[in-house]
This record gives sequence, C-alpha cells and structure tokens, in this order.
Amino acid sequence: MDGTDDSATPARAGNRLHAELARRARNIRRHAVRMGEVQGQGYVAQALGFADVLAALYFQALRYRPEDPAWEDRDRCLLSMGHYAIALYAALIEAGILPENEIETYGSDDSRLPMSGMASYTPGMEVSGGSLGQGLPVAIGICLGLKRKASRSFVYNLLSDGELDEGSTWEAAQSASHWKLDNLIAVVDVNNQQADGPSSQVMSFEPLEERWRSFGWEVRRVDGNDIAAVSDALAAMRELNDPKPRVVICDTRMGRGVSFLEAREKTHFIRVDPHEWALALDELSEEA
Ligand SMILES: Cc1ncc(C[n+]2csc(CCOP(=O)(O)OP(=O)(O)O)c2C)c(N)n1
Ligand SMILES: [Mg+2]
Repeated sequence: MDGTDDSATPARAGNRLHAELARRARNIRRHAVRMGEVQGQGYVAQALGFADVLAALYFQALRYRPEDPAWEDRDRCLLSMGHYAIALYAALIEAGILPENEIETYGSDDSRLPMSGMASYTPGMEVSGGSLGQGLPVAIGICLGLKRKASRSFVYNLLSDGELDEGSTWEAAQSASHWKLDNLIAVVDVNNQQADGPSSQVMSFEPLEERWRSFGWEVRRVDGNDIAAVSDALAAMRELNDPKPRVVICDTRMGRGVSFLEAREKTHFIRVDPHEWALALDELSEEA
C-alpha cells in the first residue's frame, strides 16, 4: 500500500472492477449449482463455463434496472441457446432481477424458472430460445426496431458454438452487416462441446474469426474464463465507432471452477451424485 486512492489510476480501477466481476462470477456459479442440486441434473457445466462472461455482461456491460426489467431504455440480452436457461437465471438472481429464494423452485410446476427457458415466465428473459439458431435472427429484428425508434440501447445476443451449425445464424450474420447494425453485439460461447460430442468434430467451425470478419463483423476472440479479457473486449465493442455489428468469441471450459466437472468428458447434460453437489459448492466457496 502506498496510501493513494485505490481508484487513482485506470489500472487500479480496472483491477478493482475485475475483482468485483470475479466475485460475481463465483456467485453465479454457486446459484447454478444450487439449482442443479434441486433437480439432481441439468445443463450446469455450461453455466459454470459461461459464468465469467455473464458476470462481465450483467455487472459491467449491460444497462438495466433490476426493479424494472422491462425498462424501455434497457439493453436487450437475448439468450439464444435456451438450454442455458439455468445460467441466465443464475445471472438474473445475482443481478437482483430474480429473488434468490426462487432457486428452490427450479424446474418444478408453476415455477418462474422452468428447466427450458420461457421468456413469458421469467422477468429479464427476453426470448424463448429452445430451437437453436433463432436468437441472432430475432436480435436483428429487435436492432432494426430500436433504430427506427432512435433508441440508443444495445442488443447482446448470446449464442453457443452448436448454433454455428445452423444456417439461420449465418443468414442473420450476413444481414446484420448489410443493415449496418452497430447496436448489435453477439457473444459466442465456444466450449467446443455439443450434444453429440466436441463441436469441432460434429461440424468444424474454424477459422472462426475470419468467418465472422468475412461476414462484415468486427471481431474479438478472448479466453472466456479470463474475466479481464472478456470485460475489456465487451467494453471495446461498445465503444467502437464503426457502423458494423460486433462479435466477441469466448473460448470457455465447461464445468469451470469445479474440478471433477471440468475433468468430465461428457458434460452437455450432467447428472451428479447427491453428495457431490456439496463438494461443488465447497470448491466455489469464498475460502476455496
Ligand atoms: C434446431 C435445433 N436442433 C437441435 C436441437 C437439440 N439440441 C439441444 S442442445 C444441442 C447442442 C447444441 O450445441 P451447444 O449449444 O454448443 O451445446 P453445449 O455447449 O450446451 O453442450 C442440441 C443439438 C435444438 N434444440 N434445436
Ligand atoms: Mg457448445
């Protein structure tokens, strides 16, 4: 310590922000694990892998009002891969949009947190995204609508790497640059997994940066579990002064933060032994 204000330099302010984002990411992971425990299974490994990106989105990038999730001037955050609903709920709980005590209702009848996301049930969920490859086309419609209204809101569209197999994603990517949608920021979770195995084996997708660039997008690729890198890339995309859509490609590790889940080979939909949920929460505790 040299006695100066912690926020006196940009570097220090950045460090403080990144530490806060890391704390939020750990909480998001804990909420997701607790929901997984309620059902004994689920898409928990995706939530663990994507938690750092969600923390950077909900605690740095997005503009919203927790007490008014439908606020007209909010940024729209669209979860295209509907099976990641558990990850989004965890972020919405941490953001104060959903109450934490609803965790225990996860996946049960009449819950606002169904296992497969339903936008009409859940405050803060903008679209129902069960059919993969629909999110980016919907995002483009919303971007065009916002521009007509002269809105300054951004649309963030969260996609999985499995959605890059879908033709609709690439049709949308093409039209986004045609319409010069500088209010669109796509965020792709490249965990290199999908239901049938490693994404790169199911349908090879590299070179990913060049592909998006050739569709007219501004591209950044980062380690999606490096919170400082994610946060910097999201900020740069928002500040960019160029009339084109933007994409942040995030390479992530499924199960991140829980060693025995990181080590699993098949992580798309996991079942966890009852005693292991507590072990997972231990690994994600503040002291760990
Ligand atoms: C259009 C469509 N095709 C197939 C499915 C079935 N499906 C559900 S999740 C999934 C895997 C998609 O890949 P990804 O989202 O990358 O999987 P993860 O990273 O979650 O393992 C598939 C094929 C679907 N929901 N929609
Ligand atoms: Mg995947």
